[in-house]
Amino acid sequence: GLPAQTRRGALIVVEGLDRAGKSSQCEMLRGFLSEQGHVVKYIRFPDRTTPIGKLIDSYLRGSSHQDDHSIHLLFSANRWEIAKGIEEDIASGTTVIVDRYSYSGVVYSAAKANPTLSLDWAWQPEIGLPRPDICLFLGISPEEAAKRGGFGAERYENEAMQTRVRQLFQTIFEKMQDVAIIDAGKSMDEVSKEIQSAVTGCIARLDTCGALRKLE
Ligand code: NYM
Ligand code: MG
Repeated sequence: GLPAQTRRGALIVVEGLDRAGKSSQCEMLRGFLSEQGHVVKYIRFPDRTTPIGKLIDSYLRGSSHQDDHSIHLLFSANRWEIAKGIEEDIASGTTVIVDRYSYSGVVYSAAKANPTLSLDWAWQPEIGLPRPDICLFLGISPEEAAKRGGFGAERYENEAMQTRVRQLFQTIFEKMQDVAIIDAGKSMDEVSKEIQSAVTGCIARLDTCGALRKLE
């Protein structure tokens, strides 16, 4: 392969339902990749620290209300305001691990069953954002999620939403490329081993797959 300095970083997205263990797995993956000598950055969406992120945070906590379309576009805008930074990091050789991305974006919004907010409509503002080299989907059954402490207090953390979110994730990932579907009901160690092997394969292919692509 090329020397490390001239090789671009990888864009790795971790997706899944609430309680699937995304954040812990991102942390473990970060440790694994750092040990291998990669420069790694971890980011998460929504990024609640920006002005747009603060509006999203207040909506998720239930302190404010928003039209379904409007909040959807804010979630997307929150990705666009960070997108340039991601591209720069990747170009300079940093591997970026992203906890939730456009897939959560479309799935949670479409799960509201608002007649004018389809998956198709929801996808449009995502077009042109950096495209992940790999998306790891951590799947978890409702039973296992319940064992892990059930629902949190935020908006969307209820049975009806989570059921529709699970179905919609399945719908979009079934026909998608560069996705690794991982059974997150297994032990933390088993899950992290599966993630490591999927990511190692992805990074090995990077030399040949050229520049970071865009979502289309
Ligand atoms: N969420 C997350 C969306 O509805 N749209 C999005 O674009 C993104 C990135 O925010 N229940 C939802 C999914 C989660 C909630 O995420 C907060 P987290 O990872 O629990 O902080
Ligand atoms: Mg959550």
